[in-house]
Amino acid sequence: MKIASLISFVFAGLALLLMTSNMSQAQQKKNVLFLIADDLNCDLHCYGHPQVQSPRIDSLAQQGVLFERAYCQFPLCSPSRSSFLTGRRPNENGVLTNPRGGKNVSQLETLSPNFREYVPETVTLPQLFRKNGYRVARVGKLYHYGVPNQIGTSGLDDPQSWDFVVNPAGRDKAEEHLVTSLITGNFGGTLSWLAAEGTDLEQTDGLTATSACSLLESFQDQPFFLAVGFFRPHTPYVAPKAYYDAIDPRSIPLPQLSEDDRQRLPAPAYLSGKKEQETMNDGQRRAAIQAYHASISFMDAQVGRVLDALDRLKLRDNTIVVMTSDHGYHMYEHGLWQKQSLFENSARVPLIISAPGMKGNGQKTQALAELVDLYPTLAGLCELKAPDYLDGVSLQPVLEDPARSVKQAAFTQVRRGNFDGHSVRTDRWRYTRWDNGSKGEQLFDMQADPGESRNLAGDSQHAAVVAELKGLLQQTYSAPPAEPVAPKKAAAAQ
Ligand SMILES: [Ca+2]
Repeated sequence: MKIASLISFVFAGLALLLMTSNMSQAQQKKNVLFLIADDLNCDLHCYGHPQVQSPRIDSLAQQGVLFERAYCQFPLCSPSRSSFLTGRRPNENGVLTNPRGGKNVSQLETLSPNFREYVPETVTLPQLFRKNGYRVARVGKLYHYGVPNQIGTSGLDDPQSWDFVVNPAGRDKAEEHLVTSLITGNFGGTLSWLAAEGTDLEQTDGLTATSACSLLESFQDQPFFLAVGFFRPHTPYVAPKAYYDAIDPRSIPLPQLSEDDRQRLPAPAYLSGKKEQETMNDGQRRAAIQAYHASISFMDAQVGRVLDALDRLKLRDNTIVVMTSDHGYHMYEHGLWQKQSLFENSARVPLIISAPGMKGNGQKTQALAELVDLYPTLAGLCELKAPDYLDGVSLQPVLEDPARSVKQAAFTQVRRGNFDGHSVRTDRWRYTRWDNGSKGEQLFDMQADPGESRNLAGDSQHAAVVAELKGLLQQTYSAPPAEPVAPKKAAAAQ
């Protein structure tokens, strides 16, 4: 063999070796399937709810670790989603409200506040996967969407986060005129519902699952991060009739109210601004709960279709599956409906992480977790270098051993016009301060009083506990909320 031929033979051999090595790295890279429901609380069978049927999420829980005590950082769509997708608390990324919605707002107003106005250089969770050679796609609602008005659009999206997106719009959107609402013509802000004609597949979440299954097929040979955002059980609670028929509204028990609940004190804890929800009768309350639970079962079935595709394509053993929600939700606990409170029902979220090979799979954990922990957890599990400014910590030690914990407290904040409420949840306590305490404090012993019926904040025997928890809040929220650094137009145009 001539020397030139020998050299080219050696180079060809080296190139082949490198290609093979790259291919095996690609094959070994773990995929991520990120499933999120909108406005889903822990009313799931696997979280101990006696009536709600959620067989598909229950089966995912049997294959992963179920977090009994996971909390959002802000119980409202855009602040919560911006927080866990940037890995920063709302104070740090500046998003403390939803954008304005409705028919009379400008396009610009629907795009602000946007975290890119406050922290323009942020590398979001999906963006980190893009930078590391993953195929990254979104179906449905990941960043904020006004529901149902913006279904079928990209909503308040972050184009830098995705290689491509799918925005399904189903029969529920076309049949809004059939929806029963506490306020005629209002389907998103207040309670509204519809037992729909037709099949699961025609609804927006049915189309979302169908698109997710197609994308999984197209991703088979390359590492992927697929984010699937379901729109239910966000109001309007639209689900095919069969899901409604499975629930007898007469069998639904209504939550009992405490004395504080009846007096609605301290006032900021009970602020809803929705009189029509506060004056419902018991029949309407049971109808709303039936509808919400029917929407959960319908969404659960769509989750199941995506998980079936993962199994059918034999991707399960190499895919991390996350199932969660952007925040909790009230179904008349404390006399409240929906979100934006700092009680447990609103701050707490379902969270299941099923990662291949974790020793804790199939178990439940009491370890405290925050949605802001998802970023470092997924980056770590996939061996990607995360930015050093993240506010969360990796939950991987808990996935390996559900008896472990990685943090002593979980934090949630909310805005009330010109002041904020801050809340901290520890192993035993929930402590909440409104406007730094000037508009009220609440302390609940979550072991003795899981329903948060006795406010112990004014009780002198708990002064030391209050001082300690106040210290934790001051530590976490020491800096004022971020100020915008980029003009709104520039951020919105990105
Ligand atoms: Ca939401």
